[in-house]
Amino acid sequence: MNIKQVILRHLQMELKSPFTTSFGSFNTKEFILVEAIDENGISGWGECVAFHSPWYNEETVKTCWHMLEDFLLPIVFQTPIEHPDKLNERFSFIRKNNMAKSAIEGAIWDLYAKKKQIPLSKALGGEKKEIEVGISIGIQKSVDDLLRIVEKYVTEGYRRMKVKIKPGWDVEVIREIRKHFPDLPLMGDANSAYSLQDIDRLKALDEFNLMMIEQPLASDDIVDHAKLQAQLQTPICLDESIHSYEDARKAIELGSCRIINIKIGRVGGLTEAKKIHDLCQTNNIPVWCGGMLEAGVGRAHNIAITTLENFTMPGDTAASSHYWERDIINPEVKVHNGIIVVPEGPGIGYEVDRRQIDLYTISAKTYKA
Ligand code: OSB
Ligand code: MG
Repeated sequence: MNIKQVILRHLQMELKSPFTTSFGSFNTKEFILVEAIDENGISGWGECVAFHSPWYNEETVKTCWHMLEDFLLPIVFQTPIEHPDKLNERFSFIRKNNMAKSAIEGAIWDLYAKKKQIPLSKALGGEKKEIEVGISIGIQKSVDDLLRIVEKYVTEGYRRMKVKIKPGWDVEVIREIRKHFPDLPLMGDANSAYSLQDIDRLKALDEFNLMMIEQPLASDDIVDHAKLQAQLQTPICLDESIHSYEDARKAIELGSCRIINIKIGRVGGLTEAKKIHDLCQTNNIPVWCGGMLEAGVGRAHNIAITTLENFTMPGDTAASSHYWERDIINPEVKVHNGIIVVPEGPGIGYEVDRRQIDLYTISAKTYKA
């Protein structure tokens, strides 16, 4: 593949309802959309999952734009790309900045699959025709509000509920949910809101038969998570702590988790995501695909990776309409009874809606080889 041109667009989209985690709340999503164009004028699309501010990880829209413009795109333009799984190595002399790397890598994977006239899922080695999904519910104003929302998504058929937890919004909240939904596949995500000093509070969650607790401790920790896992019955799932195959290998070896949430952007792209998937499969660690409140392009990439075999647990890839009045792809991602039918068209399998993209674009810049 010869990448001749890349267009970076800075988009801003309003979320239908604010999303609140243990870090705070946001209503709008800003992100970079990457369009990579080859010598035949075929476009591949990638979405950068970094947020406007560095609360989830250290990357932001601006740091990613800088990395793409000044480092990653020049490397992409340098020489033809044999296969998208070679980019990981080409980018490896640049430390971290995984979300920036993943955004351009994802666009080139889409382009590759489009040129081959195969679905991205197939290009990645995925075979599922349908995937099961769950939904992630932010912290609410009251437990009654939360119960109403859980009820709504149960009725819609989502396969598992994830609720955000933090000290003071945890044991009692989960107890209430369990009282009303005794058999619901349920989990909590703490986004690092706890430390080992909270061990009694975390142990108290063991009585509720949660599928897992996601990232209870610090985002840069795998040692304390191992200590915690040894004392918890509930499986720990790591999100923020896993940036690479090597991180996953070490966490598994230490016993820091029994499940891993794979986010393509967090681990630096689809190639690394696949490697982590394979490692986890060998070690009997189930994985599922996390979400970063993606618009349609990122959502489509999540669907594609979830078709790999060891994505055995429902991910956070909810329907487009859960987040957006109008998504940037056609058709938008639809969920029926907790199932997404994997698209069969080439590449990401959804048409990008250029008119809609233009409406959401704050600024754009074209880079040429
Ligand atoms: O921790 O998984 C997380 C959203 C933004 C940043 C981090 C997380 C989340 C979610 C929602 O839980 C996932 C989604 O619906 O896309
Ligand atoms: Mg999480």
